Amino acid sequence: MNARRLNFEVLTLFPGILEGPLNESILKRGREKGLLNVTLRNIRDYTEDKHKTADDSPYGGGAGMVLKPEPIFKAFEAMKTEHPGEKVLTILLSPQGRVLNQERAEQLSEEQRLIVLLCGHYEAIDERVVRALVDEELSIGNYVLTGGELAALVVIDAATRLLPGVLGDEESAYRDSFGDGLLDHPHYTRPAEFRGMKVPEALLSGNHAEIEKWRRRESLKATLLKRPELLETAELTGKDRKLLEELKRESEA
Ligand code: 4GY
Repeated sequence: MNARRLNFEVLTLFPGILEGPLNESILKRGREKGLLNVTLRNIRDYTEDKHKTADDSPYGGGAGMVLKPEPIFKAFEAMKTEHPGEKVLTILLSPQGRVLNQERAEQLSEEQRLIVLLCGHYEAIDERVVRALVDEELSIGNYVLTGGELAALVVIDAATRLLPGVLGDEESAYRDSFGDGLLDHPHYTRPAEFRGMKVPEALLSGNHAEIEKWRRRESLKATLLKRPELLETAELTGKDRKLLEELKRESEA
């Protein structure tokens, strides 16, 4: 038996941003089932002055505040002390990192080490933290957030849903968009006709082969129409390529 379990430790000034989402739906269930473990550590608890100062103005001047190194180092060291001998992977959520994709999410879902997610806030984090403590910078996209907390949630969520046993159906996480680099096919549920809009006949047929064929074709069609650049790196069979040529001809006609 090798039950997979993901261990995250989030270092943040605002643990409250993460609490709600971690206590709802699939993340909540994953935690209850013992498949996901998330500890929130408040950096402010490691300040030592009476005002609990965690940030300060930047050397050299300019707008915005910079997170001070000391409380972050203290929080990190406390985490290490509580996990003696444990290997850790420390990730800083930052727009300067490599952009998260499904492949990196899959790798993280298989990570054996304790994953420390370091969340900056305000304008920046003191560079000495990055140099001394951070193994990897990771971005969730090319835009700037008020802090790394929402990005940390995205990382936890994307990795957790790939853990066996977290979703109801073992396969469904991989069948979804990007498992093979294609977009998902359309989905329907009851009723078979809603306000004059019908569910495609193939899905009502009960013929498994026909259903799979329809879904593959619709995945290819959605990708061709909405995200054609994904076709360059998708895993395509010879049959897929033939179908794609057919779909292109159809769209030209
Ligand atoms: N984009 N992907 C992101 C972000 C906020 C100041 C450093 C992103 O991951 N994180 O925008 N983070 C900043 C706020 C300190 C992180």
